[in-house]
Amino acid sequence: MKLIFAIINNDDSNSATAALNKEGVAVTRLSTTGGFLMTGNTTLLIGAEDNDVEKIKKILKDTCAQRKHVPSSYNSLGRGMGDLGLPAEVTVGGATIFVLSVDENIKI
Ligand code: 2BA
Repeated sequence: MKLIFAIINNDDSNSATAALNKEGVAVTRLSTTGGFLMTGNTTLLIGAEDNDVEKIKKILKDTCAQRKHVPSSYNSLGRGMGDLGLPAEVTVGGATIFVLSVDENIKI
């Protein structure tokens, strides 16, 4: 069994979750914040059988679009660095996916 962490854009979270649920994939959604842009994103937590991992990656690829984002200097103030060093535009979206092996999955 695998545990998938998928960090996706908030704007894609409803369509990604709906598409996963439609395929019988259970999902936990966590509200998270990117450490670079300091804006909200969504982390999906998915426990999956090994042979479902490729299907899940494809669903995420189909539902999570890449887009350009202009960092707000206001948001960057939270980093205590002003907007020094921030690029004018960054590509965000798609999905950043981590797949971990699971030793045990129990429900009690
Ligand atoms: P953020 O950390 O807010 O990063 C948003 C976007 O800013 C990134 O998009 C990337 O295009 C750019 N970026 C991030 N760090 C940068 C840096 N040091 N220099 C220049 N540009 C930088 P994505 O790569 O699509 O990442 C989207 C979100 O996924 C990230 O939001 C973060 O929450 C998460 N993430 C990405 N890679 C990660 C990793 N290796 N470990 C943990 N979380 C990660």
